[in-house]
Amino acid sequence: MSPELEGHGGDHAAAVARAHGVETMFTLSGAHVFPLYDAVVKGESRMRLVDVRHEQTAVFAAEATGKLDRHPGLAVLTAGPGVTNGISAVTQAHFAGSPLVVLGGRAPNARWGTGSLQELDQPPLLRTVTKLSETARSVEKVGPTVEAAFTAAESSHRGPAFVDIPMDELYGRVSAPRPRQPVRVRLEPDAEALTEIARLLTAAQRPLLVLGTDVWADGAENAARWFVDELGVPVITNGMGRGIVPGGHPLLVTKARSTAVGTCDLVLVVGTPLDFRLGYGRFGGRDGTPPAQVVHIADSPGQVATHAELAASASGDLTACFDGILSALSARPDSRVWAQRLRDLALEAAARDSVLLAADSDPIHPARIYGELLPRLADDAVVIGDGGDFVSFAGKFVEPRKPGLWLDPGPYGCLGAGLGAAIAARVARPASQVVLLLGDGAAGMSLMDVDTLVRHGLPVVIVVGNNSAWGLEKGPMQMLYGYDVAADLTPGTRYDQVAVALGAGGESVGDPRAIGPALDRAFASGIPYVVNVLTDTEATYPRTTTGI
Ligand SMILES: Cc1ncc(C[n+]2csc(CCOP(=O)(O)OP(=O)(O)O)c2C)c(N)n1
Ligand SMILES: [Mg+2]
Repeated sequence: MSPELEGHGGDHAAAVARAHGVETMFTLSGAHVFPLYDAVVKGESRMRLVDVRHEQTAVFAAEATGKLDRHPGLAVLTAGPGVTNGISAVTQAHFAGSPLVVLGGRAPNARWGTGSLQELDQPPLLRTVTKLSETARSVEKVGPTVEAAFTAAESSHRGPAFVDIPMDELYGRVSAPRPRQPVRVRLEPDAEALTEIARLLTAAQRPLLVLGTDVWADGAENAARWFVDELGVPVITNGMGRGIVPGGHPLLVTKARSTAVGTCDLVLVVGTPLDFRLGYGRFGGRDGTPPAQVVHIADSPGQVATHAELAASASGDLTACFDGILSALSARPDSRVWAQRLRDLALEAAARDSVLLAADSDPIHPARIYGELLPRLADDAVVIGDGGDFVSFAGKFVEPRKPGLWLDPGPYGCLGAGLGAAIAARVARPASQVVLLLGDGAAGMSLMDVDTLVRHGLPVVIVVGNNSAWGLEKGPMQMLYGYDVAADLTPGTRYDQVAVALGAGGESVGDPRAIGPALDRAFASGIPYVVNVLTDTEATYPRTTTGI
């Protein structure tokens, strides 16, 4: 193969994407970006092209691909409205640290300033939510700029990058060197910092470990699991950290979370920000205990919290962090009594859960859906949540058996991500069950992309928790005002019939005993299938905070 690649801008961009492991391009058509399609369909850098019904779905799919495959997902958006429709999903990638590259069309250079169609200077709009947001000003610059975007997206701390390419330059041709294979750079953590953390850990009596998304994204799941088993330290997980310590493991105490975070004396938070999901970094202080010492360990220096009081911190390759702390330990913490207490509480909580999971009330309690779903999930099932209360119930009941199988709204909490994530999961994990849990409100934001599942032959089981409400907003407004507005949806809406009209399968369920058989039919169908479960509007998720 010649060291030079002769081709249009699309060929050069696609060659870089292929070199970075991209196998699928998610898009919605526009003439500004045709050369990118030509490159992957007829050119040298062939890849699967998945065309969707709304640009947000394309970017959510690419973002989920980045989370599942752990190299950047790719979305291609046409100029102007195509790009602006994708911004929420880019922002989700920014919040979740998902490796993502978005290539945008752009009005031609030769006409810039004269008012051509969709002439919008896009990079400034994306700058605050990306690691790189630039225009590749000439066809010669396409390869190097797209290369810089992939490098930015996949290096710690991961995130989205955006490049737009003027139409005349994208269609223009050039001969330029082929892209090189990327080299992963590992950031070495500071050995002294790890030794200090080991010292704190040795002295702790009630240590707690929190594992988040970046532990998975950084490929540190095995090191984390080894660390947990070696030390016997209780663990809670969030985001893509879920499953690193599998459901049923005696040290996984997510179900005893409030006692764990409220009464620990030392917490090691690894690979997740100290945000609202973790009480902004305040631990301990409950039941007369003093505030806990907080250690924050992140994949890169910029991720270490500056707003919380830290006893110690470290940053760098997370495998090196776990291994370095283990080898610096002079003695194991003696936390057996504490671990057993949390274990007992977690088992008590699981026993309480089992009552809800079996609820046979009419209308259906949303928990019953999980009571039926859990025994039907294989160990490698990918479970995706998009919605409010319905997904909070999922977070409570679904404890994945392996990492890389759970996609939730994450800290950005953007409704509408579900169909894109489901498309991505089916493409990334062709042999696994893929289950999308949709609130009825969330369903309205992306259900048209069931059409994409149908056109591309992508079977997914979609369960709509249909409580005829924007439940997670209805409850809090009631609590704050004693009444609610703008929170009701039409009771009994047949989201399953929408799916059927689009060529998928579907059915509605109003009786708790009918949920299981409906799920069986959905899994057996081999097509995209919506099970629309009519649930009790009053059965809200028990919440103690609004997240704000
Ligand atoms: C794009 C977007 N718009 C609005 C919100 C605010 N919001 C958060 S949860 C929620 C209600 C979700 O309703 P539904 O999907 O039906 O789930 P439920 O809470 O009823 O189970 C809303 C409107 C949001 N998070 N994202
Ligand atoms: Mg709802």
